Amino acid sequence: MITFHNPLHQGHAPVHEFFRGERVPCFEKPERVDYVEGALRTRGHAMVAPDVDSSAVLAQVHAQRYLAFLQTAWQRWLALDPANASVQPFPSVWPVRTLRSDVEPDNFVARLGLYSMDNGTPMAAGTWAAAKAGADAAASAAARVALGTRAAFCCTRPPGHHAGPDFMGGYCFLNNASVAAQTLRNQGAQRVAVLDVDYHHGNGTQSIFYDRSDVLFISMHGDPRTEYPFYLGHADETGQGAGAGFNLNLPLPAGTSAATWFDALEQACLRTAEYRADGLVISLGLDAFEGDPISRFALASSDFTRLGERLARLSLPTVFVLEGGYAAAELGTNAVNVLDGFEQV
Ligand code: SP5
Ligand code: ZN
Repeated sequence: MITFHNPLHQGHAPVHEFFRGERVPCFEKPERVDYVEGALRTRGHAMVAPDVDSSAVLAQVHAQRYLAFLQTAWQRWLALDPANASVQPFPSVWPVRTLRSDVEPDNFVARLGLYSMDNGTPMAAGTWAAAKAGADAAASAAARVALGTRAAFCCTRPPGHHAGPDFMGGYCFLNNASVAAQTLRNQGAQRVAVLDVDYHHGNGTQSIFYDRSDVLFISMHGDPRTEYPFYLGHADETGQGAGAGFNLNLPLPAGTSAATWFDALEQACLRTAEYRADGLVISLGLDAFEGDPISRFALASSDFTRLGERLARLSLPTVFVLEGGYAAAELGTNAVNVLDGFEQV
């Protein structure tokens, strides 16, 4: 399957995140994509550089002031103190209920809080360049599919599905799957389905399309009562306004078996077919894997082949976008199993 890689992903290499107050090494690390690229090469998939500038599409799915903030965030961080070059910025204050988010504060850390849903999304010097190149790869993959290629894979990090219209979070900055879906729409698809199989609910993608009927969002994920992102992803979130009925959440308890997970996948596929989508975007997180260090589903590597086979039977032009998955050494096998399973059908 033709793969658009991200030539700049290694510039996004923060060192630590927080877990229960302690600094721990980042789970979302450059080796993840190195492993996927290695497996793509070994198994004969073509890898090409992005060839589409996503700027115009980014402006359709993200707020302009958020994009402007992200683009200049590292310079503003360094302007506070040149020694910050080796320090990761983290937000420490957020505009929760009753506080104002319409006025952008001048203070950098306050602004970081305005544009963040958590303190779990560290930045580094190359974060903007890496995120932008990843969005370009997503737009490129979608553009290729819009031209008639059956399927394409966007192999990128940082991931995207937690990034909302105007905020980062969950290791995500720009919503690559939304960029892919919007690109398909711009290039002629009437109805696009986004199916998110990452362990974590795709809150960002849901929010971006929540009031739209031209993009159906479906997510299968760990129940937010116990799993990140906690504050979105319940079954009663079904869309609003014109989007009412075009959002489907399938939360599953932590510990769910592969058999039950595939039952949910069947529901997701039936809804996609009923919607009569003419384009499909898969938010391809591999953290439903039994060996994932931060997640609690139980898919085996062979189950990812089965996932690819089932998705192929939808017979839709399909864009795969890499999301999470933290068992780095197995990530290549699991991701390419999906693509090979898809292509075998
Ligand atoms: C794209 C994606 O998969 N984002 C996931 C973000 C999860 N952020 C919360 C991480 C919590 C880490 N918990 C560590 C448990 C170690 N035993
Ligand atoms: Zn995830």
